[in-house]
Amino acid sequence: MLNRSVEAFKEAQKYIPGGVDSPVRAFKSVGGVPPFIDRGEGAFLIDIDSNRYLDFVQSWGPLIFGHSDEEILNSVVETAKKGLSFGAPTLLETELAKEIVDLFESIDKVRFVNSGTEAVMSAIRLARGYTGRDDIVKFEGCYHGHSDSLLVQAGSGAATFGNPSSPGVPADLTRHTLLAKYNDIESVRRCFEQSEGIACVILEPIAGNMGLVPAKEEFLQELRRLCDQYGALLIFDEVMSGFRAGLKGAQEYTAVVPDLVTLGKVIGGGMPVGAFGGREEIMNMLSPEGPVYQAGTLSGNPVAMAAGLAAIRKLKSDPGIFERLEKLATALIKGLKEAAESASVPLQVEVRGSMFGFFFNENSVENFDDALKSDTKRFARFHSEMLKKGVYFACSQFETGFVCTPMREEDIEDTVEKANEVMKSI
Ligand code: HOZ
Repeated sequence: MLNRSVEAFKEAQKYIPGGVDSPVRAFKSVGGVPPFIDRGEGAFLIDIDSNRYLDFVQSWGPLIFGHSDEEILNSVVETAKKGLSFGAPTLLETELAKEIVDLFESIDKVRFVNSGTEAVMSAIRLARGYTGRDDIVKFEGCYHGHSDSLLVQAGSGAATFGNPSSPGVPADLTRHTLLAKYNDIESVRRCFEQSEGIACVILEPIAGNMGLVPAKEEFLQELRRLCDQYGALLIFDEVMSGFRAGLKGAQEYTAVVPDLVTLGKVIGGGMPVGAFGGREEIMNMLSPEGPVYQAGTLSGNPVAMAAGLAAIRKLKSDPGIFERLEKLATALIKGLKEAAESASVPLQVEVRGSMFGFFFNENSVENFDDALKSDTKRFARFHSEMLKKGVYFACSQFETGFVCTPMREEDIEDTVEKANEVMKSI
């Protein structure tokens, strides 16, 4: 029963466009009403009708330790008691910066912002300032937030709603954005041949916003070579995969080292945070050291830094954590695959650390075109039926799922059992 959520959604729509503050949450692509959440407890969400769901969204990634983790909450509360924001330097910023620099080989210096969108927007400006060039290359299906020049053939919510770009984005602002096909190096080569000057190539090295689609190692190697040949920067957008695919993000899976990295989600432990970092000579182009301007009143605010520090330190202190999380995610997708097979439903599955994805698709998915061939109607039916049984998956075929540390093997077994029933009915 979602009676109170139905009422809450109607009321919200009177005052908030679509009743939500981020489009995908409105459940438009899966139908029905989004449960309004009252609280989270570890691996579970509880809605305002008191329904309890095993949560495979975990705030779209940040909550690797689940909801209301005690240590993270304590650090937030203790820090908040000393003040919420100062707009002045604090020790916490340097502490979190050190942790990130220590883990990411490609990062000598890092700057904190408030969201992944802001991180990417700033990294692109820095790349343009550093190279003195205007053009950028992005990939179909990779989502880098909703800033103007990146909202072209984006995945995630934009793919869900079939709005590859958006009204309100002037053509002049996207004319410097060249599009290439994920995992297809020839399409990138063409961009370099056509452009008068490419500042950077940006990609999610483990794409999570067209569903979960990892880049192939040879493709990344070739990208690195092309960037070096043409003097362009390579940017890894690890807002989603950072501290989720592994402690070092995509660097756990590839030998390719990017020039800049963007981060978010887990580094805020559930608070709004983004960051971008890279080689010292590039980062020193940022104001006040250099001429590239970037700023923010709430950037590096102490409460978010404290939450992020608590999360990263917890991750670092538990060497077996990603192995355990990957085991859970693998058990889940193996179970889903078997359930699908026994119901003759075609399903493609993928895991990277604590991230997992599944496509209702006949063929393997290597790029956005492949992802778009998925049966989104079947996904919608699967999603609704699983929700009724108390399992909360991301409400779009083009999003990634996440496991968290409070999840137990029994929770996964229970989910697979439910999926077995549902697959037969969709
Ligand atoms: N499409 C976003 C995650 N990839 C959704 C975020 C949200 O709605 O909170």
